[in-house]
Amino acid sequence: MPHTEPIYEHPYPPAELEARHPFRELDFVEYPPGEMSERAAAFEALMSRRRSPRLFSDRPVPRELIESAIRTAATAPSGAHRQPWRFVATESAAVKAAIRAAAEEEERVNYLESRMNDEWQEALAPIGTDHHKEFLQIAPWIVVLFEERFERRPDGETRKNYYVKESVGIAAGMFIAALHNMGLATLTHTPSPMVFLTRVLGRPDNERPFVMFPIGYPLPGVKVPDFARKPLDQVMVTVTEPHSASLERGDDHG
Ligand code: IYR
Repeated sequence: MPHTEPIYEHPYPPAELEARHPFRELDFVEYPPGEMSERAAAFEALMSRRRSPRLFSDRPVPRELIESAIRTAATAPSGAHRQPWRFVATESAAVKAAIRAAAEEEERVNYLESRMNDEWQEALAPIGTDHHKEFLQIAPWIVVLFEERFERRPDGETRKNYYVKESVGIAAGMFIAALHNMGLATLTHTPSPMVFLTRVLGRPDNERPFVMFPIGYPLPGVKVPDFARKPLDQVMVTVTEPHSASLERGDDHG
């Protein structure tokens, strides 16, 4: 039987909306079912090999690749389409040295002066991180992803952004996937606190550092913790009927 599509009671966009704001037809590519499965399996296999190395080569990486990864990440959905992200990229030895020095200073306090409590340090024990962050100087590129807490318009007015952390978090994931897909490695790094990045990179007060990405080729032979990922049955739950408690409260909508 050929599939018949549903008829919507509330079509989108309503004519009044389209009269005031431009719309265009979605450019959606559909694949035959067999090809969908193949693509799914290939992407899953590709992504399952992604890891976060802690030693990078100093081999140069062309700027074009970094630009492509940033363009890809910037396709992320965002609250009210505000695109509240700024990717601050550097391959400058002086800038990377300054970032390393400031990051190591903060981490020295975390690790050696116990700003991270025992529980946190125990959680990190299998990874074996410490306050040395040489990779920040050695990796050919550092990209710091800033969240734009609000927008500063050319006239000086400010405009609120929405779901900033969610939006920037999604963009970060897409950035990591884009880098991995092109054959580059990155380490999701959040030296804490990160405010020094605002200063070292000279960013305005409406931006806040979200995560830092040293990017490059992994150092040949680098080791990573022998971690396993949670199997599907530990990360996926299927729900087949509304939970009774929510039915009683009548909050099973929206
Ligand atoms: N910011 C510190 C500590 C750290 C915290 C977590 I959670 C990690 O997964 C890894 C490190 C550091 O970068 O060393």
